[in-house]
Amino acid sequence: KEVAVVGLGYIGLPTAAILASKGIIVKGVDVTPRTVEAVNRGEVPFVEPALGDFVAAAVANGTLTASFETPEADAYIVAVPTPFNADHTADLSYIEAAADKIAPKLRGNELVILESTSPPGATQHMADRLLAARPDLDASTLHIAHCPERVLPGRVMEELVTNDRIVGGITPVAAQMAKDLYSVFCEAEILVTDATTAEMAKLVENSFRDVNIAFANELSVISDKIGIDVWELIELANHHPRVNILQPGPGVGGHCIAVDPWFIVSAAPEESKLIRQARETNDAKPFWVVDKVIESTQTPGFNGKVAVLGLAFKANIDDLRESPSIAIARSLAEKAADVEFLLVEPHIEEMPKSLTGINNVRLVTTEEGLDSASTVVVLVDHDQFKAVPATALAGKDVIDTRGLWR
Ligand code: SAJ
Repeated sequence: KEVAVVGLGYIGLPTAAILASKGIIVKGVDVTPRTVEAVNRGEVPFVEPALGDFVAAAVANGTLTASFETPEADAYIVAVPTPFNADHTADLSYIEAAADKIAPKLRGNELVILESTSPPGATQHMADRLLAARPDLDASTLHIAHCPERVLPGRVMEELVTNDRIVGGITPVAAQMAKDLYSVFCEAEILVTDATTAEMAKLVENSFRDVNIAFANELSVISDKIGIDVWELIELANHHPRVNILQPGPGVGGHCIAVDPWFIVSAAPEESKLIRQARETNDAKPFWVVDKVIESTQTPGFNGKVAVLGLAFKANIDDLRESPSIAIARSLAEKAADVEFLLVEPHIEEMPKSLTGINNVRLVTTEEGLDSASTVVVLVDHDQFKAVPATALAGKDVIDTRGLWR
């Protein structure tokens, strides 16, 4: 059996590598030269623990290769991006482009799996597009399924094996074929359903988290207004056996939780009031943080410098995509042009592109930031920040969006 994996990104490449490690012949496909070249050298073009060893081994023993061309295969796994448009509808153009390249290679009896996080109906849309391109094929011989991934960046190689998986088929036969393929490496339960339910399950998991983080963020704003400590409040409330409130922060980042709920909203705009409100609440939180910092810069003790701790979208990673910290830093630099913002991010070495060319921001070490600024704003709960001693903060105005130094 040969499997083609279309899209060798954060999900496609780990999936390709783990299948190849089980002896399956995997042909990876990507449009980016850097990615194709790296994989063929046995390397990984991004940071993900343990993935490097899998790719190196699979390339060395010939089970994994990469190319720009979509090959003939027995099964296809499509793991391409699904960004959203300005109006929050999903951009299916990468899925469509992948389908257009797969269609001419079909001979009948293939399995085509969409793994990309998708709005309800996208798998059917892909199926319709494949069949429209190949009217010569007997539709009943083409097996199409949706199998969303739920792995956490940083733990992908482990969670691919240990997470339960949902497979949704356009037909029950397609679902069963997909289940058989994933059981090659997935040791957890593989739950079978239809394609649309599988699409929604993935979106709903991330919306669940978004709605619950919005609740925590709303509590943090309320607590600030009435003068209490939100972390103490949440900790106390969570002693109730049926209460489990998440943690507030400076907003929600990453490329999943801040995106996926919009796919539900755009499928049923009138009916998704709570889901939409949660998105808006979380998206508003960075601006609330900006206002707090600006207020601090207008107090008499302010020395002209603000230390901004953390640019990544969550703790102990280097991933800046969709990070609320970036939006906060940009907005601060613009609103307070006469203030110097000392940005601290221990996991990166260079100023991120999204912040270059702004003259009142500078990348510094934790020590320099804390030594020179009179206002400190914490945006990420990196371990390195947790270890900062209370003495380093004495006399400073601290805006702690993560409850690190209570
Ligand atoms: N956050 C909070 N408060 C919390 C928890 C998280 O403010 O209590 C923030 C984080 O700081 C971060 C954002 O939410 O900015 C998202 O972080 P995360 O760790 O919750 O999730 P991701 O985006 O890294 O990964 C999620 C996971 N989904 C769920 O936990 C339901 C992961 O399992 C999915 O595979 C991934 O999305 C995805 O690809 O969809």
